[in-house]
Amino acid sequence: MSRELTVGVAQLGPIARSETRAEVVDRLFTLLHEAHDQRVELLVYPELALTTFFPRWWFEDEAELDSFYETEDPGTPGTATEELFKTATEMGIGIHLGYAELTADRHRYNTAILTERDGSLVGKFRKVHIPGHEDHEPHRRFQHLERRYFEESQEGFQVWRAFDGIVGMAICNDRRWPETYRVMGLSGAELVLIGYNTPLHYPPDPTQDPLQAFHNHLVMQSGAYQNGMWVVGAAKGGTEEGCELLAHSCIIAPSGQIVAQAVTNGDELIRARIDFDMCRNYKETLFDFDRYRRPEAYRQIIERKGPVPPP
Ligand code: CDV
Repeated sequence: MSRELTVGVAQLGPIARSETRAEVVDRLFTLLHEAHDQRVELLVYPELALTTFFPRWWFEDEAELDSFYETEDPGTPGTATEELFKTATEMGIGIHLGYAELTADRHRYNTAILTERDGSLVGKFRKVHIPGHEDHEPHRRFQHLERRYFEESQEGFQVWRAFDGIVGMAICNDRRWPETYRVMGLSGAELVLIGYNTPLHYPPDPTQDPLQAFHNHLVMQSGAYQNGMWVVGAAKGGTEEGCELLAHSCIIAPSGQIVAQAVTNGDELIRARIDFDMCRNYKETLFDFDRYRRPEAYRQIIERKGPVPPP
C-alpha cells in the first residue's frame, strides 16, 4: 500500500497588531478553501498564526499581554477557530496551527496543535528552544522578548503515528538545532512540521541579515537529509508592524531537495505530494542509524550544555 499524502503550507503575510482573531481566521479560511481545491490532506499554518508576532514589544499591562494568548485549544467549542477546524474536518483536511498558549495555571508556551483528517487530536507541541531576551532592551529597533513571554517546554520532542506516517513538530528556532531532527529521527520521524516567524534583521549580529533565507533552508534541508525525513517549513512573512519577516516557506524531501517553495511574502498556498516510503531510501542506507551511528562517541551531546574547550 502506498503511503502518500498531499501536504499544503499556508504561508501567511503580516498580521497587524490591530487585526482581530476573526479577521485572521478569515484569511486562514481562504487558504483552507484553496487547499481543499488542490486536494490537500494536511495543511500547515505558521508559528503564532492567530496574532501579530507580539514578542517584539515590551508589555507592562498583563491583561494586554494575555490578549495575544489562547486559553483553550484551537478548534474547541467557543473559540475563534472552532468553525475553521470543523470545516477542515468536513473537507477531510488535517490542520497544524501555531498559537500562544496560556494554561489554566498561567503558564505560557509557544505551541502548535495537530489534528487528523477526521478532526481528532494528534498532539500538541510546545517550543523547546526559546530565543531572544528576557529584559527590556528599548534601544533595539524591535525587541525579541520570547524568553520573557514563553517558558521552555519540559516535554521535549515527540512523534506520533498519523497520516499513515510518523509525524513530529518543531517551532521556529528549534529548526536551527540539529538535535531537534535527530531526536525525532531516533523515534522514526518521517515528516516534521515547522512554523516560523524570522525577522530579516538580527540585532545581536546584523552580518547574518543577508543570510536569513540561506540559513533557513540550510538547516531544514540538512535536517531532512541527515535523518531521511520530509520537512515542512511554514512562514509568516512580509513587513509586519515595521519588522521585515522572512518568507521562503518550503517542503523538503528526505533527499534534502526542496520540492515546493513560496514565491511571495504574503498569504500563499504551496503544496506537494509526499511519499513517506521515500524516507527508507536514506533511513535504510547512508543513514541506517542502527548500523552506523556511534552513540558512545557522542557522549558530550547529552553530558554538556555549553562547550568546554581544552585547557
Ligand atoms: N520566532 C523565532 O524563534 N525566531 C528566531 C529568531 C529570533 C532568530 C528564529 O530562529 O528564526
